[in-house]
Amino acid sequence: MSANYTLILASKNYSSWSLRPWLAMKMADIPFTEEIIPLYTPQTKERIAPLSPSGKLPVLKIEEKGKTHSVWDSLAICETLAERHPEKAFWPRHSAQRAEARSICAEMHSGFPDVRKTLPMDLATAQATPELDENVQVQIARIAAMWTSLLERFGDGGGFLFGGFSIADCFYAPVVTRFDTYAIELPPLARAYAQRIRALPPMQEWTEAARKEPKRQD
Ligand SMILES: N[C@@H](CCC(=O)N[C@@H](CS)C(=O)NCC(=O)O)C(=O)O
Repeated sequence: MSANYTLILASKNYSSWSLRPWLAMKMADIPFTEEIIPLYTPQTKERIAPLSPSGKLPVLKIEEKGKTHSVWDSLAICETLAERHPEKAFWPRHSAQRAEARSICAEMHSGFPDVRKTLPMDLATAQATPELDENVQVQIARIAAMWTSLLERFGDGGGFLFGGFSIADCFYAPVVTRFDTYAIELPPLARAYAQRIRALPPMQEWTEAARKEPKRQD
């Protein structure tokens, strides 16, 4: 489908939500222009407001046949890309696996609140492991068990959660960076998976850019 895409992102160092569709588009080799609106500045909200009805980023602008429309929310953007580019296998081809992939993405999208709060994304700066209360420990254990189970069942087909790279990996890539930033220990298969994600050329590119961004001033 021929269209011009512009992906509007928040700061690469802090925005886990922005990383998801960016990584999906990079890994699928879909050309796009990117714009970044830094978080935590006095202008952040007023710059996002005209672009995103929810006041949040990421937003994907789609220009085609002389018209432009937007999609906001990382999950909606990934679903839209999958619909528009069926040849790219954004989701696993097998329907039961696709259902499971959608379930774990939804689980990430609406869950793990204590992981988000205790281990906020701060990609460029290694930090000491904070105190992990019981809720955080349970949520980390759930993610590690999820990755391990998926990799045991499908990993041989390419090393990603459903074998080949999919939207599911995009949704857990920010978790990989959080675990790395705060030195969270993982069981062997999950640890190897995290290393594989970090080594992806687009992840290196994102990390490099995150390191160059101005840091949040409290
Ligand atoms: N559920 C949304 C969440 C997006 C979100 O919370 N974005 C943050 C950046 S990480 C944002 O735009 N914050 C700006 C603000 O709240 O002013 C998604 O998946 O895209």
